Amino acid sequence: MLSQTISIAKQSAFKGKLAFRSLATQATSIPKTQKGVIFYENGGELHYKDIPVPTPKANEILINVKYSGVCHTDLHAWKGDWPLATKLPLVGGHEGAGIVVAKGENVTNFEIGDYAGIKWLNGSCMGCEYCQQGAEPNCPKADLSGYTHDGSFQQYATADAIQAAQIPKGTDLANVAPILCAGITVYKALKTAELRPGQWVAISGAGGGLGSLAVQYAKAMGLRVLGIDGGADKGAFVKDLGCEVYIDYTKSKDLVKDIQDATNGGPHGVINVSVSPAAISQSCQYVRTLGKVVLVGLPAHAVCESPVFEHVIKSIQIRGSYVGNREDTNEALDFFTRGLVKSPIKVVGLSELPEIYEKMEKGQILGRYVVDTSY
Ligand code: 8ID
Ligand code: ZN
Ligand code: ZN
Repeated sequence: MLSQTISIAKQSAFKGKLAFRSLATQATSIPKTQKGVIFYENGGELHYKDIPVPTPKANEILINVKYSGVCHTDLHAWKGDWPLATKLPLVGGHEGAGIVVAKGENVTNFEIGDYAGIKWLNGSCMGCEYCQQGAEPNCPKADLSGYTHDGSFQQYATADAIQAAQIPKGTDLANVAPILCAGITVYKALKTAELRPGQWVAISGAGGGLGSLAVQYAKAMGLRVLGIDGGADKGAFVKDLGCEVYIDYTKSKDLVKDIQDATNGGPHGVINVSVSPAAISQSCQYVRTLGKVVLVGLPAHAVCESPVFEHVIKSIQIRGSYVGNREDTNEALDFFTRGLVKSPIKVVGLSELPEIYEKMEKGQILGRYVVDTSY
């Protein structure tokens, strides 16, 4: 049915002659309303209910979202705990995988029936100095899915066609969903750490959504991986994914020493994907001399403290890393489609989003929850 397409053409008079301007192309069976999860105030009730299906703008595609990953960022957005306002009311979600069912008149890179992904970055100006360098996520005018633009916790969502991810046909849409934020983000963070095969990388928060993918990308890049998280279940889980060493922060009496001992002087790089300010500051202490600390996790109101004397004598570097651009997206997806990383997912219905947030808040999630938008 989706391959059956019709063109909506608008007749307009032009210099006395009749001209046809194609406004949009769409699949025949798009409903007017759909199920989605919407909230009206930060921290307010999450309503699973019928909401209108959005209409794509000239530069946008309309995606029939089949699955969406649930990122800790969605929890921050709902709580409103970052110093950046969300749109309200808001439909969250930014790891949406689905099928293109309509497109605006200016879209040339997607056809109806293509697989497409909704990412955190849902459009940037493409003209500013950052966009010119390919640092589109850093654009001051960036439009963000599930934050400033209704996201993937609904059955139909709009996405800027330039930024939407192109997913090869035949890809498993539930499994690819977490790659669209978590995968891209950790892959870019590992590139930001500029490590060489054989060097040690510590993943702080290894058992969560970003961490469980970071472990696998790091291993695929030839790095030796030390995972840090809390609990024996997370230890078994991350070792299975490729961690050579697991340090349990809830058990270790001297975390800095334990990590430095296990890596013969400290990891060459640290990817911070925990939501703990203390863990982030600690990484500046255990990182190896000349090592790189990469900041990814975004706990509310956090400050990264690094003792200046050691920072200078060890000449360490602290670098921020923020999702990834289109090139990072395609590269991260390529690791996934080649089977080098697997998504450790649990699939539940979209209506169960509040329970997922509860578990996430308590740090009880192994890997990633993915919601099926059909129930
Ligand atoms: O572009 C970016 N920078 C970006 C992209 C995507 C997500 C940043 N993020 C941010 C999110 O907003 C969030 O703040 O990264 C953070 C992690 O997202 P996530 O992986 O989706 O969260 P999670 O699944 O809840 O995993 C967090 C893990 O950290 C562990 C938890 O046990 C959990 O496994 N953790 C905590 I909380 N405290 C820890 C500690 N002290 C810890 N692990 C080690 N030490
Ligand atoms: Zn995310
Ligand atoms: Zn820009």
